[in-house]
Amino acid sequence: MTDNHRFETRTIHDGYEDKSHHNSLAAPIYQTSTFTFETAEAGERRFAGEDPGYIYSRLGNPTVRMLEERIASLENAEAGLAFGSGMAAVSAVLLNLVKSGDHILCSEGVYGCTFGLLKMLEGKFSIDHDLLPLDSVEQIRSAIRPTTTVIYIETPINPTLKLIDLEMIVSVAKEYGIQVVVDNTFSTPYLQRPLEFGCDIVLHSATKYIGGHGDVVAGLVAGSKDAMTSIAKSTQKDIGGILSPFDAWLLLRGLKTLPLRMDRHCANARSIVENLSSHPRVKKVMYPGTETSPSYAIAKKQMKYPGGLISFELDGGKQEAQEFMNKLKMIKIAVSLGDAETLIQHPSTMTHAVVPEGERRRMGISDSLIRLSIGLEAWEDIWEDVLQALE
Ligand code: PYR
Repeated sequence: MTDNHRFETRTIHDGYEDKSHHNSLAAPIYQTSTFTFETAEAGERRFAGEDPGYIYSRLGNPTVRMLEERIASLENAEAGLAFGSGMAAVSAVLLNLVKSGDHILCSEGVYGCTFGLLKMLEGKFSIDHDLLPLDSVEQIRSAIRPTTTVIYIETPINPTLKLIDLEMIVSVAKEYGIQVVVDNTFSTPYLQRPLEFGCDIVLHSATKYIGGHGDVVAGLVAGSKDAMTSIAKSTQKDIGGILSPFDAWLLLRGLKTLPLRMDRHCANARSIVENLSSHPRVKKVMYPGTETSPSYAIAKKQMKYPGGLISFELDGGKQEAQEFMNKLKMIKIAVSLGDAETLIQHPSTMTHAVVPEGERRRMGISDSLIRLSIGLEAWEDIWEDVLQALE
């Protein structure tokens, strides 16, 4: 590890040492399910933890380990873990931290499948939750119960792009000994590093900006060595939602250009927001980088740039939103985000369709809300496509 290097350098070098791999510039893909032991006694020693070598790829794989070390470095964490999807990461973390009877305090607004997981934990295991704005110390204090073990937040929140003040959350959570878990998917460690604000665990759908090319589904987690060891030995090992070596390799490759891509995503988003905000058919633009956004001050405090996603409301309802989307020529209609291609989706019928209507309204997801993941194309081409579809 080269921990004295700058972020951009660490995205390229950390976690990989060419000299240990026949001087191969690109990281090798250890495409193997299992690892052989010289003798039966050597196998016994590995299982006993007396010899740190690999055993079986569900328990650890060299290519996956390189990625885990790289994300740990980028999030300024002691250790990292990789999973087969963002939801495998979310479920491994939550199932590791909570038990029946516990209570989770959650941001009022999370990805639809995270909402689904919270409902499953409630229905099957009596793990209760409350979804709240989490925008003041008093509100958080009054929602904390003796059984509250985790505060789980997204910031920016999917898809409303509201921000949660990490410093404020941590200040309350520490008083009560509550773990703070942050889904950092929309920011990436280039824009925001929650552990530096005192949060305990950070996780990602690495499918998005970290992979960056729309060709891999993956999850990443980072935190203290103790927390990662505990997850690795329990919910990761025994539920087994691990990442394949090839997908780890794709992410190692994607990470090398993360800062370059994020700079471009964010610059493009700024240009689109400026134009979109003044269009007469656009009722509201949600972007934490606009000075009128209620999240503007928090964005300044905790993010390098306000990100590459824009949500907005059109005049009209679901029908008008769908008609607008159908008129787009270059922009692709798809869930997911953070790819080179600009993607557009309609949260109330797509990513958040599983959230009951009443809850959706409380989260601020109307039928006219549209989410744009700004890609790496020339911003003028993105805008021209949006503009012709608005006409
Ligand atoms: C999203 O588009 O929000 C997903 O996480 C799939």
